[in-house]
Amino acid sequence: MQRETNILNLESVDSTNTYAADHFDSLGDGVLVVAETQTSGHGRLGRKWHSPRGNIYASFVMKELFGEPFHATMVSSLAVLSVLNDLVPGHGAYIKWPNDIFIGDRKLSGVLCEGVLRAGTLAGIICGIGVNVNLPEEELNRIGQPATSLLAQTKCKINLKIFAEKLAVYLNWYYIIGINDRERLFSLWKRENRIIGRHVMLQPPNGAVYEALVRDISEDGKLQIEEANGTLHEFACGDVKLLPGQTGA
Ligand code: BT5
Repeated sequence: MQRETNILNLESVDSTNTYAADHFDSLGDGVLVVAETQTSGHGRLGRKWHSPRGNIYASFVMKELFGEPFHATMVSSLAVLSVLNDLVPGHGAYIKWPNDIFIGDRKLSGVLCEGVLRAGTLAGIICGIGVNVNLPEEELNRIGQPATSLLAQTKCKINLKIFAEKLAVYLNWYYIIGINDRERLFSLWKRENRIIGRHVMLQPPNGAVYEALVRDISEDGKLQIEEANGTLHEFACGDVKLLPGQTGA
């Protein structure tokens, strides 16, 4: 199956995810909405996404539903990594479960996939992707959490148009893989994670805090952890911090 890559370029919006959700019915399947800046970019749980000019803010429209909602996050993260492989040799980026891309212990990119409902049923998924591309150090310091950009890593500016074009191609690529072969999508995604066998601090949305060993990630994207007393838990989402210097047996 072939898809035509389709990008809708906007200058400034509140949030590309909000724009794509509001225009969902008129946007085609596989369209990528890209904005130069966002006035109200958001992350999970209503958190703010710092969105000055110089970065990628994009939302991918998925109308064909397959697998679990988490498969949309897998499509998005793999697409970002593939663009990095093309444009930034030796970037060292990896997926940090569930929705981040990190370099070292700094966040480079975040993904936020949101469902679109029609008549009470899921009609599609909007995959929001933010990548810090040409963000200078001064701006990174304003984020409040350790963050990095490709400019900070390489001292080279990247052409955002080329980045967005490649992102649209790879998103469609992994979307098609997901539709045709979910297991392959999962195994491609899983191997880019560096969390299995690591000790982590995990905070699920219910406010609890666990220090535990990551045993595995299930095919629908759930993190499986084991506490020191042997208790096992499984979580679909949460915030994870890799604890330094410890690996599991
Ligand atoms: C995410 O949320 O990481 C998902 C971010 C998705 C942003 C894209 S941009 C295009 C589309 N339109 C939107 O409105 N959203 C999507 P979460 O895991 O909740 O992380 C949010 C946290 O990341 C914040 O609380 C900050 O600590 C940090 N953060 C904010 N802006 C950042 C940035 N530019 N770079 C790195 N970290 C940032």
